[in-house]
Amino acid sequence: MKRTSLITLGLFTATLVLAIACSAPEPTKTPAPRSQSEIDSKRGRPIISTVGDALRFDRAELRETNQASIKLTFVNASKIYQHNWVLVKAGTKDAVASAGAAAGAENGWIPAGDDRILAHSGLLDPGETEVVSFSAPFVGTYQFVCTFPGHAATMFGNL
Ligand SMILES: [Cu+2]
Repeated sequence: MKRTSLITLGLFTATLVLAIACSAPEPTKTPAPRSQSEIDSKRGRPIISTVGDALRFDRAELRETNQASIKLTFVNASKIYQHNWVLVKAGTKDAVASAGAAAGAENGWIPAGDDRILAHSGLLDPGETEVVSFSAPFVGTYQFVCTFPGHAATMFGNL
């Protein structure tokens, strides 16, 4: 009889512990952001960077809901290459990059007065950062590209 009581008590205790464990509130999980870029994006400020000395941007897609006033931070994280960030109408990035190559270094590889271009940074030296302020004329998808000769094949994305 005594042994049965002990087992019953043990079971009761185990059940109680389990019940407490289950009812304990889950700790609030805040996953650590992966990069500075992501932290700033969560604050609602779009940011894009090049990836070291690779000829690419750190993201292929940017999203922005504040159409009227966009402040995009462009970071040239390369130690050797110059880059720019040029926002163009959808489907025109390759044509604009070709026109940029023809425009020459003295124009930052950006064709002047080109109505396919909606906004752009200057040509940034290695390690430079620029905030590009602009408004998007319509809600939809745009392309962005680096028009430095030879970079457009891998440095582009959608906004
Ligand atoms: Cu580039």
